[in-house]
Amino acid sequence: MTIKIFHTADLHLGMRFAGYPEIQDKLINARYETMENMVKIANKEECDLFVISGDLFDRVTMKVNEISRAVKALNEFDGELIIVLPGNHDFYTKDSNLWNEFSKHAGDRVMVLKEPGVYDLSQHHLNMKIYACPCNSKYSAENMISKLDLNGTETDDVIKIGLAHGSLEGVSPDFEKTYYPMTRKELESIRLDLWLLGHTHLTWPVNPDKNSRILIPGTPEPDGFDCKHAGNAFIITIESPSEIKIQKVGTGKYQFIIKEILLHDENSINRMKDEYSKKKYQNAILRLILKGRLKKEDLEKVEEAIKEISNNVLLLQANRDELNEEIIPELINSEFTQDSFPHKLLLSLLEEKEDVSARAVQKAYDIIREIRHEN
Ligand SMILES: [Mn+2]
Repeated sequence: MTIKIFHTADLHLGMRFAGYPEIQDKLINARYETMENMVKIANKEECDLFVISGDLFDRVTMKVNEISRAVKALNEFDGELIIVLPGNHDFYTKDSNLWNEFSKHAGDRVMVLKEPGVYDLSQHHLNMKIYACPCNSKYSAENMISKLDLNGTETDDVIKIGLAHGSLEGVSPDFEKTYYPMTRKELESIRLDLWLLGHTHLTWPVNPDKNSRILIPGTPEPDGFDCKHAGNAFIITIESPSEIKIQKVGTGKYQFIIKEILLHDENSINRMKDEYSKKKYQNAILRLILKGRLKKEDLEKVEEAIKEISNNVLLLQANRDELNEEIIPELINSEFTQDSFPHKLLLSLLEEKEDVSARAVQKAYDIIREIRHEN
C-alpha cells in the first residue's frame, strides 16, 4: 500500500511582525493563507496524511478566532488524517487553553499528539505507527525520545515514523542546549523508517534524496531576512520502508531578500531599477544595501529608482550608509580646511587624473577621513 504524506512544521501562526508596521497585516495573514495553500496542494497531490511537526502556532496565548481559523483550514484536508505535534512554541500542558480550544473545533480526522508515545494509525486506514515526541514546555535540556517505548521496533513490519520538535546537532544551532537537543546518531540508532522533525526554519536536507531518513521541512512561509528560502514543505511517498520518495514543494507567499549593490554610474542605477521592477519581486520584502560613489545628479537618480522599485515590491528598505558623493574639488573644499595637508594632497591627486586612478583618490580620501576620525 502506498502512503503519501504532506510534511510541514514551524508555520508560527500568530507571529506579530511588529517591525513591519506598513505591511504587518499582510505578513500576519500570509501565514494563514499559506496554511490554506498547503492543504490545497496536499489535496491535489492526494496525500493520505498531513503532518505538522510542531510550532503550528507561534505561542500558546492565541485568540479563539485565530485558533478556529487555523483549524478551519486544516479541516479542508481530504486525506485520512491530520496529525499535529505540539512544538516548543505551542507546547502542550494539561490545562492548555490553546489545545483545548483547538480540539473543540477540530474534526475527527485531526489528531493532536499531546503525550509522548506510540500512536497506531491502523484505525485511520493507515498501516503505520507514529513515535511522537511532543514538547511540554518552551525549553528543555533533554529531548523526548527517552520517553518512547521502543520495544518491538525491530520486529514490527508496519511503517514506523518518528515525530519530534527540537534542535538537531550540526543542523540547527542550539548553543545553550535548551531546545530539546537531538543528534543524528541518536535518531539513526532507533530503528524507525523515517524521522519528521521541526524547529529550525531552514529546510534540511536542502535537496533530499531517496536515502534521506531525517527530514526538516523548514518554515513554509518566510518570516524574516534570516530565512533564505522561499518557503518549503515535503511530500513523501512511501511504497515500502526501503522505497521512500521525497519531493520538496514551494509553499511561500512572501520572500525576504537582501542584496548588496555597487553603483558607479547611471547605467548601474538603471540596471538596478530594471531588475527590481520585475514582476518576480512583487511579493518581496527587499533590502538593498547601496554602495559606491556617485555624482550629485546621479545620487538624485538613485532616489528616483528607489521610488520606482518601491512601487513594485511589497516593501523596500534602502540602506544608503555606504553610498556617497563622488570626490570632486567642491567636495574637498567643503570637507577640509583650505591649504591643509589633506586638502592639498587630495586636490593635487585630482589634478593628476590621467595618471592617478579614481580608486587611488578614493583610497587616499578614505584613509585621511579614517585617521581624522581616530584622532
Ligand atoms: Mn520551535
